[in-house]
Amino acid sequence: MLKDKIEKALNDQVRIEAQSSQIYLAMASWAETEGLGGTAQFLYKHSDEERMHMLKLVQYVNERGGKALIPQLSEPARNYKSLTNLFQTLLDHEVMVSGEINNLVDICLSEKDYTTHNFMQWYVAEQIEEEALARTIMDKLNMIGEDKGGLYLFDRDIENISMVVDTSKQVINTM
Ligand code: OFO
Repeated sequence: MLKDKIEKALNDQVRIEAQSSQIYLAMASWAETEGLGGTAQFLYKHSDEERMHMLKLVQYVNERGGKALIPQLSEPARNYKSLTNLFQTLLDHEVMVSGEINNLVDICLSEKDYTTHNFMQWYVAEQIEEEALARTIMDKLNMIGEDKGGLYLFDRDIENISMVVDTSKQVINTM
């Protein structure tokens, strides 16, 4: 049985993951209407992944005898000034999510809930990967600047960007 404090913290995380999925869906839609098809596909996939993060939490809470709550979400931003602006927003959002996951891990330790602590380790590893990916993308965009040809190639190639995290936790960019 989950302690109330843990159940509440997990439900807060359900809301964060759902909101992340919604934000990335709105980003994908913006990119698609701006003719950035590769970026749109990348973001649609990212949105689906966040929904999967949410579902994992929902099912964990219910399996452990709690009750997962499906929250109301706020409308995400509709427009972005540029691709750089969009991906900086994404990176900032992921850094915020990592902070929330770390807080949840802290609560697990202070409540001595080692099962949930163990469950949360998947999210800790996932955040390392997501932050590294967002930083790699920002580095590329900063290098490209306003160059139209560079942005065209970026949009073409981003669909295939992926990160491999090796056992020593070094992240290798495969774009
Ligand atoms: Fe990218 O946030 Fe989920 O965990």
